[in-house]
This record gives sequence, structure tokens and C-alpha cells, in this order.
Amino acid sequence: MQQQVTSATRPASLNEVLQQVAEHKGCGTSGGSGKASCGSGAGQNDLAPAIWEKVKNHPCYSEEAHHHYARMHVAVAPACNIQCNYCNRKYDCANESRPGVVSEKLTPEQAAKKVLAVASTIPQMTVLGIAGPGDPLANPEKTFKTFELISKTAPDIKLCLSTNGLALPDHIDTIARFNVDHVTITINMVDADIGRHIYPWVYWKHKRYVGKEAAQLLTDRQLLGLEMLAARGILCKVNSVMIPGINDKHLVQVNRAVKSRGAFLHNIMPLISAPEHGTVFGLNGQRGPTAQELKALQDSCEGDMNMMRHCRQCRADAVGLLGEDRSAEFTTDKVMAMEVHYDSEARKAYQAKVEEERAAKVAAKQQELDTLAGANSDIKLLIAVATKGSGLVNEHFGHAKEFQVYELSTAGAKFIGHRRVDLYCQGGFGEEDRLASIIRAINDCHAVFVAKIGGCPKADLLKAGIDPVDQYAGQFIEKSAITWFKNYLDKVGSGAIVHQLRGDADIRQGAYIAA
Ligand code: CLF
Ligand code: SF4
Repeated sequence: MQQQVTSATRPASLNEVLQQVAEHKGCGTSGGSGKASCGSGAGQNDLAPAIWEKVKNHPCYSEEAHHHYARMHVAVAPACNIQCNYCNRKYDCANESRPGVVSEKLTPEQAAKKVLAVASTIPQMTVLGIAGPGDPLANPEKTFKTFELISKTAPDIKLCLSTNGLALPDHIDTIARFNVDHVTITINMVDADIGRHIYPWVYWKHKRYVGKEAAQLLTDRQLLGLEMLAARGILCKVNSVMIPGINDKHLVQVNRAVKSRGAFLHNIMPLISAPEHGTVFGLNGQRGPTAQELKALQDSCEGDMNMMRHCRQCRADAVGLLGEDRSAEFTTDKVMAMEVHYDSEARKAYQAKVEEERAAKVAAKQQELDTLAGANSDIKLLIAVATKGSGLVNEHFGHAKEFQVYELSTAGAKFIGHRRVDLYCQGGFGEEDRLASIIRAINDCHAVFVAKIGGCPKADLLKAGIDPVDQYAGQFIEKSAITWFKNYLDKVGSGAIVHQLRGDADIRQGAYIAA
């Protein structure tokens, strides 16, 4: 029989963690506070110091950090102990970005060398995650051997793990022993009647379970594992895949269930489903959510819990800032040929510079925000931003592979997601079909901020009602957005323009096509 952990039997530290989470949650309800501080957007002043220390340079646990710090995954865990209807790990395309996809599988020793090579080349790489391509805890020897090697050679790198949770309760002690301070569990349901439509089978203790029994076993193990992690003070994030018609309404209940068990952050991601992926959902035509459906669900959960909105649904061998992929620079052949000098002092010095830039960004935003104080308007609107990172408007429209989306209101500029797009610029000329798909991807936005843009796309964007804004090239995103928004409100106030609502936008489902 499984061990049951209840609030009465919870160790004191779980209650402490729940208390800390509850206390910093005060920032969570949207609007009003004047700070874009909800959920993973929480900053230094919103979190208990011990928690801030853990999240401040983790690009997934802190929205602010994801503009500055990178993560990498090593694909040491090929096997899985369950089947999800949205997963097919046979698919392997270097241009594809979605979970479960990798170009090469590594041994722990190869992985350890790769981590040192990346850390030496990308000093802002602060987190090593193991996220597949199968389930890390269905491959415990390889996973923990990798952590052991890295904790010895590069102790400044945070260790992170992402699991389906089935085997999690069996590995809590080992996770704690290796100082793995961040664990993600993918929880798509807490009701087996819903779960049986997502999981055809699970394999546990040498036995295959199917149907409702499989889903019940999985949810029991996931929630138990979550409580056990929280009891150890290990920060736990829950990922949920939003599957319209199957678990979309139910995810509000999942949100409450994981919050009450001590989860730090909830990340609701759109289902990626296309026939060419060969997944059950892809082949049976199961659709993913639209941008508005996803945002409405995230907004409805935000009152109850910290929400992550900057997830890029990474490959299991991703390298770089979230949203960029540098894995091609670190293939096994290249890494094995590299002479690596791991210099933790140089990394520290670089990261100190990053912190200076980050502090300047926060100060600039706050200064601009202060000038909005007292503004009285119910207007909320979205803008899209082309950026290469560092929180700056520093990417050309035609070179953008994604746009970051911010919601502007009198409370400030709040990051609410990103839209991946195919490159418009094809080496000297623009591709008309791609422009149409980019416009559909940001169709819910009033403006797009870019470092530079050509005449043709500018005209088409204007025709679609999206204002192409290039006067903030090289400047901080949030400060620029607030300045632009004040100007927008002035124009509405003076009658120069009429504020209009925008329509919905597409979340791109197909494979990522690199130019
Ligand atoms: Fe990797 Fe996951 Fe750790 Fe991040 S990713 S194991 S917590 S270091 Fe991050 Fe990628 Fe989203 Fe995962 S953006 S898929 S949430
Ligand atoms: Fe695929 Fe992960 Fe589900 Fe396993 S747990 S089937 S690797 S998505």
C-alpha cells in the first residue's frame, strides 16, 4: 500500500514551504499591484530570501531571469515508463523543437563533458536539466550518474529534473542527496476518468496497467511525489498540457490540487499536435488551444497560484537561452574535440555583469512605471516584441524566430507568453506566405516592437491593424512598452484614435523550419 501523506502527518518543513508559497503569493492576483510580479514574474522583493536565492538565475523558475540566463539539457534518459498520447520519441529532426525530440543520446560521461564545454562557452548557462528524451527516473542510474559527475566538476551549476512522476516517490532521497533543487512533474489530470484519455498505459513494478487503473496509479504517485518533495523543501514546478475537450476545464482543479500540496509554480502549456508528429493526438486530429484559450485558462488559475508563461516546450537536448537553440554548436563530435577549461571565476565575473544589466533594466522599468501612477484607464492590450535577449528590443522583424508578448495596462508591462514564427527574411527577400502566418501568430497584438523593419512587412502589418514600432531599437522592452502605452492612452484620451479590441491568434503547430 502506498504511503499517504496528509496535512496532519506532513513534516513541519512542508508546512513551512506551503506558508512561504502562500506568503509570496500575495502578488499573484493580476492587475493592481503595479508590479509585473505574479508567478514566475516574481522579483526579489516578492519572495522569501531563501526562495529568491534558488530561483533568481533559473530561467524557468523566474521570468525575469529567462531574458539573461540559459539552461541546457543532456539527453541521457531514453526509456519511458508510461505512454502519453501526445508523445512520439521516434521523431527526430534537428529543426523540430518540442519535448521528447533529440538528435543524439549521450552517456553520463559524454554528458558531463558537454556540460563543461557549454558552461565554458556560455557563461550565463546556470542550469543543467535532465528532461528525457524519455523519463529521467525511468533511467535512474544514467540520470544520477550524470548529476554526480557534474556536481563534482561544476558545483556552481544548478541541477534540475523533469519527470512524469510515476517513479518519483522512490527517488526522493537520491534527489535530495545530489542537491537537485528544482523538480518538474508533468501533471495533466487528478481524475482517472480524464487520465484514461491521455495515458493508454503505465508500466510499474514489472506490470503494465491500462485504462482507468493506469491513470489512477499515475495520479496517486504524482501527488505523493509532489508532497514528498515539498516536505524536503525542494522547489517543485508542475507542467500541464492543455488538451481542449479533454482536460482544459479540469486543469483548474489540477491547479488547486498541486497548489495545496506545495507546488511552487504551475506551467500550463498548449498541446503540440500535428499529424506529421505521428502521435495519437496528432493522428486523430486532436487540436491544440488558441492563444486566447490558453491565456484565459492561465489567467483563471493565476488568482490561485503562481503561473509560468514563458515556457518554450524545449527539446530534451536544448542549449541556450529559452527561445534560442544552440545545440548544433555542441554535437558529440564537436564536444569531444574541444579542449575545455572550466573557469568558475570567469563565469562568476560574467554573471556579475549580467546582474548589473538586469538591475539597470528593473530600475528603468520602475522609473517609467512611476510616471503611470494615477493613470485611470481600463484598457489592457497586447504587444509583440522581437528580441535576442537581455530584455532589449534588439531583433529585426525579419530575423525573429519568435515574438515575446506583453500585456500592457496601467499596472505596467507583464510578460504573458511568446509566439514562435517562421523567419520572414529569406536572405534578401521576404516570404509573403510567412508574413501572413506571422500576422496570424500576433493577430491579438496592437503593436509589434522591432529593432528594424522593411517597407513591405510594415505596410501589411498596418493593413492588419498592428502598429510596427521601431523607435525603441536597442532599448529596454518594459520601459519602452510603458512609454508607448502612455502615449497610446493620451491619443485615446484626446480622441486621436479609438481603442479597438483585437481578435484571436494562432499558436503554430507545425515543425519549426529553420532558414
Ligand atoms: Fe529544463 Fe525543465 Fe529544468 Fe527548465 S526546461 S528541466 S525546468 S531547466 Fe523550462 Fe523548457 Fe519549459 Fe521545461 S522552458 S520545457 S519549463
Ligand atoms: Fe513521452 Fe515524457 Fe510522456 Fe514518456 S512521460 S511518453 S517521454 S511525454
